Amino acid sequence: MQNISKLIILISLLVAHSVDAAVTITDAWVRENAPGQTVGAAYMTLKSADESALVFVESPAADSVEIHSMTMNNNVMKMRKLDELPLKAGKPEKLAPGGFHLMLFDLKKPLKSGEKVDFKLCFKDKAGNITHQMVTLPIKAPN
Ligand SMILES: [Cu+2]
Repeated sequence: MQNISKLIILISLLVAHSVDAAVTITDAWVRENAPGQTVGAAYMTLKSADESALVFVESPAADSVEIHSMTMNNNVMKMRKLDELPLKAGKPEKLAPGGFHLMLFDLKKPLKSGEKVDFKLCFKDKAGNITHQMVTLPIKAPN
């Protein structure tokens, strides 16, 4: 009996480790939206130990989620959909207001401060292998 529980602990440590090794997600949050708004935005810092790319995102809170960049051109704000967001080895890539963000389209319900949103993030490594991570992000008002 004792051996079995030791084995279970060992297996769960191994599983936890292989997830850690992929991409670290920190400072992750979803922007609270205004009443009636049907789009939303999520932000986070992604850090990959090895060269990787964020290639796909989905959430039960929205019909679709796109990876966007944002730039200012002659005082005009421009958003562009990216096929993928490249992550350099060991270099944090920051998704933040005014820059890269995840854009949520056709929200199922309003994004209210204090509630949470689940996301599935898919990453592609240099060899082309796809891994995914499930994350739950808090909804906050921008400060
Ligand atoms: Cu956008």
